[in-house]
Amino acid sequence: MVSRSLGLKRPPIDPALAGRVPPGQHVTSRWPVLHQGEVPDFDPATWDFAAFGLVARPLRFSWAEFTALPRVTVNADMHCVTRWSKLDNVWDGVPLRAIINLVSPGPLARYVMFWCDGGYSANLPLAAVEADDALLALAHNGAALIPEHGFPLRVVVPQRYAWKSAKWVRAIEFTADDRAGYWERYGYHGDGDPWREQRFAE
Ligand SMILES: Nc1nc2c(c(=O)[nH]1)N[C@H]1C(S)=C(S)[C@@H](COP(=O)(O)O)O[C@H]1N2
Ligand SMILES: [Mo]
Repeated sequence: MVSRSLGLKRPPIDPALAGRVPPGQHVTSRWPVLHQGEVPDFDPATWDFAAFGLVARPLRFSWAEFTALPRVTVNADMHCVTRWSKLDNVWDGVPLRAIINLVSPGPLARYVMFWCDGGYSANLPLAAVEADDALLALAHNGAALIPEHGFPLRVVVPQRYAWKSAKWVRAIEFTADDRAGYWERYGYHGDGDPWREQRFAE
């Protein structure tokens, strides 16, 4: 039986964690490094973060300006579509809602695209990045991100699969239409809610 072979492969999920682990996921205590391509270089003199598209006030932050923005701390679980979940991550960074409020998206803006160094991109509905726990993270568990995990800056949207949490992010674009990012062009889901197992687009 399929269920028996699956049962042998993975230890049963601790019942205390069952409500925190989405369907089809297993918990890992390691923190895997997962990305396409090379880890990009960082130069604080040329780095910037842009917020543009269908907004009233497009903005560009230098490294000094970005790191002066007010921060939040978020405790969140991370769910990769390849089925590992890493629980209890403490992220520090700038709430995405703070950026959204500063640029003021127009009424037609309903989606966002994150653009990254190295060519990666990821799209989401605007509503998903307006969540209380969505942020642009500079630190994890009290230490600055290491390059492999997105230093200097990564997206963290805990309520969506982790491919949406784009590392080495440089821009957020606000759009009227849903456009496909890197994995979404290969058929991955536009929204990607792990609780609804939105792995692939229909
Ligand atoms: N720039 C960039 N960000 C990325 C990826 C990538 O390939 N490039 N992979 C995504 C995927 S599939 C996952 S699971 C997480 C993994 O983050 P981690 O390597 O810090 O665990 O990063 C996401 N962010
Ligand atoms: Mo992933």
